[in-house]
Amino acid sequence: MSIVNKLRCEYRENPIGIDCTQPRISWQIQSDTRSWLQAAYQIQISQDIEFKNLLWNSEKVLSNQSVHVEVHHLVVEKCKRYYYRVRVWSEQGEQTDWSEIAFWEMGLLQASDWQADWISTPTEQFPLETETCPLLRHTFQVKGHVQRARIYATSLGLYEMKLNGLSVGEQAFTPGWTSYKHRLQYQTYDVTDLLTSGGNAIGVMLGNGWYKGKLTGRGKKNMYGDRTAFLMQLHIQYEDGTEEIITSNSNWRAAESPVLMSEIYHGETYDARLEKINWSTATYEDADWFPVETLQHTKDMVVAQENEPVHKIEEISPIALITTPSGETVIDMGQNMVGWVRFTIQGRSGQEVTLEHAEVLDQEGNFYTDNLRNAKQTIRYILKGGAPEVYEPHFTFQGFRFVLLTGFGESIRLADFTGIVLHSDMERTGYFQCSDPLINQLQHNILWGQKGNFLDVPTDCPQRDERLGWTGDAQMFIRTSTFLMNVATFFSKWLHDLAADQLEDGGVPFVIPHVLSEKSHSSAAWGDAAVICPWVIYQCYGDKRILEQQYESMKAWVSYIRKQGNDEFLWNTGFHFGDWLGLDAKPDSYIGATDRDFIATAFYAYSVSLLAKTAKVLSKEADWELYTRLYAQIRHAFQQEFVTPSGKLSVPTQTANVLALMFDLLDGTAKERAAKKLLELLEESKFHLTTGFVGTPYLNLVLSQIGHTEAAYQLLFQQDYPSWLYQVTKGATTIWEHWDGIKEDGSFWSKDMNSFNHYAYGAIGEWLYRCVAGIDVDEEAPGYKHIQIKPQPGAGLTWVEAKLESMYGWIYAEWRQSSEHLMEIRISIPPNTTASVLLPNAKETHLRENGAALDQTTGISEMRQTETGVSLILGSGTYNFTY
Ligand code: RAM
Repeated sequence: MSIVNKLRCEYRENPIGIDCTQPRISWQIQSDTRSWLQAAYQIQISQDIEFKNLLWNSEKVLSNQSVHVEVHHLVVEKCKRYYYRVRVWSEQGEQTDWSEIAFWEMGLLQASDWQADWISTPTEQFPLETETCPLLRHTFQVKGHVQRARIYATSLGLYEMKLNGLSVGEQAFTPGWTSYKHRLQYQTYDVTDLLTSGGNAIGVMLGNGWYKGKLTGRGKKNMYGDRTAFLMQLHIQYEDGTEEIITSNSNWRAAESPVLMSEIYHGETYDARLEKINWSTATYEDADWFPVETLQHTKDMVVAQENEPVHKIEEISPIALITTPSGETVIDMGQNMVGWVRFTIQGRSGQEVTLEHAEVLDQEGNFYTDNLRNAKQTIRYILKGGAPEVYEPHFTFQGFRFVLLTGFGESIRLADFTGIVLHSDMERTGYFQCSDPLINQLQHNILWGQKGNFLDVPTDCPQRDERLGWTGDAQMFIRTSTFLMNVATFFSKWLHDLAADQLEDGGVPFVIPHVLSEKSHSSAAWGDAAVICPWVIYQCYGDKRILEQQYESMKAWVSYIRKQGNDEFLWNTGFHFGDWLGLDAKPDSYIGATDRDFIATAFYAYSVSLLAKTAKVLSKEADWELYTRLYAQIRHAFQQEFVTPSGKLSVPTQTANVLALMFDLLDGTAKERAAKKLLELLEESKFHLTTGFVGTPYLNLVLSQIGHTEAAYQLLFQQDYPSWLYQVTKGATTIWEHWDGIKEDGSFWSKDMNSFNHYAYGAIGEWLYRCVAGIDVDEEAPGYKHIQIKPQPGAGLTWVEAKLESMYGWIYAEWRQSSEHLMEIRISIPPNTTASVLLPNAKETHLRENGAALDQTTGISEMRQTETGVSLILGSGTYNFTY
């Protein structure tokens, strides 16, 4: 029996408030039949849940597509809900029942749908430089039975909203961080159950956030504007069919809140004595509040929320209460985490407590904050007094493991403190486990690097006065991130901001959203995020639309590079970060030894090769020809410039050889020599890496690609500096920015740039999934429609279990070297996919599946003995191979 389930619209389960007018529908199929392939589907869309009034009926469409099926020919209307259901037919002739019913709901679609005014606090009572977060409130009457109510809201700055005293939604850091001048997201909330008949009240608190707050190492304020403001519309549909719209307007009122200061980097100051009891309820008396001011500010850039919102995802209990050698009281969360601490306290009115946050303790075991630079990460709370008080901050987050407590008195109970982990609420889609506990800890650290740095935008680090959307870091880690969570909408949103912030000549800012100086743009391997990231999303989710949407941006980046200098096929001008933090750097330099022109031209070639492939996918023939030719020209120029006539690479670093091989820039002898050279270099360093940000993500991938997985395993298993496991043995719970963030003697690398939660080197995760476990995409059938499964066991591991939920469903790849003579491999792939599998070192004659010879196994459509093992083509289902 087979069923259709997990219906998704634009990746989301029953989304409300989308503004995409041609939404795409995806589904999964569950089946106990092997080799299940879809032959046809039917989609129905209805206005009512009974499917009496069909708006669209696709009829039976002969197609194997079950992912991103575009809803054509349906003219969607603002605020309307659409129910949909799907049934499918298999190639074997089975017809499923209708799926369960799912829906999506449109939000506001254009600027003219907003009748509301932007409102802000009056500048006379709230001077622009005031740090206090303002409250806004409004009361209104509900005049009948409410059938449905929605709030659409956004702000300049951050907002938190209450309705009749209760929180509206569970999202944090709304409206998220985008390129605010071009794009500002609004959120949609179902508030049907929060309204009551008669008097109602809405209450809002505004924070500076990324819009107006202090950002970057320079502490720049007012990056996007100097006034916070709010925009919202409440649409009430009554049971009698009438509709009423309540809006933000000049009738709202404003007052100061107990939040005296709240800044992303610096923390929050809260005076509980200033709390206004029940301020967001209808009965509250607001005679002493001030009228708000309306603001002339465009609504043209307002768009619906695109990615998963930030939520409180999990809670952590501290593991220890420490008195440090210098006598300070510190709690240890046991995990470097991002979010904040919720605490309970009882005391006298006016008593002040503070919580300072740090990632590490120093050599002596004392609380250490130098690596935070100017970020204060400090919560100050002044008690109301009397009953126990519970506090959580509002518009700030901290990156920390240790919390220094002041003012809490003698008897501190750990149970009064809870770490609240916040990040974009992406679905967890991947797991990796193996026989080695240190590698499992590394995997854990990679995952926590992602949790900590996927808070609405992909950041380099979450703790110091930086926390910016560094393009290079995102490009390096994106593929790994797809193995852990579904990051499709997270990166789509960010890529739209990248395109919005791109310079007119195609240059790409170092960070997105772009908040650094005007000159801070277009470094090789950083700007290439414009091309690499859309390509990865397409590969991993089969999402062609992201290529369509980003195509102009991708082209613009390539044309930017082409215009640099006077050789259009080389990139040898301008500033580049190079192999950032490479260990072969000169003393006191962050920039690794690999020639920067070499890196720039290599990435130029790589981006053009991806752009050519993109043009092909989008059926842009002329462009495809153009970029294919350009790629050949760059490749040729690269060889002329960097390869000697006898085939030696003129840049003799690990990273140079890695890039040339990874991007396939060499031919014949040169290619062979580069592979040989890479191994020689590794031998010279006793299998330790010297690579930085640019080389590291590809190092092990290249070694596997050139048939030297055993060398990659050697690198992986090193425990002394520099290696991935060095930091693990030093107790890391996230990935460090530096291979020697903490040195052997316990001292630190430096003060100014030493993050302990920097995901870039976590890119080793990609190799663990793609090569060690062996789960990979097929470029020609992306989104895991056709899956490559080629596990590569190696010395040091006896078993690996990996799984990944693709758009089609779960993929499992597990191998177990049970004894010298017995290998067990379990593979499972979802319905409507096929897989090419290589069972390493297998001999056809010894191979069994579920105890039987392979010719008795259904689901295998091809089998071939090769030099490296047995190669098979499988249909969906679960297979247990032994040999
Ligand atoms: C540092 C960031 C980031 C890196 C840039 C070049 O400031 O932390 O990781 O991409 O430098």
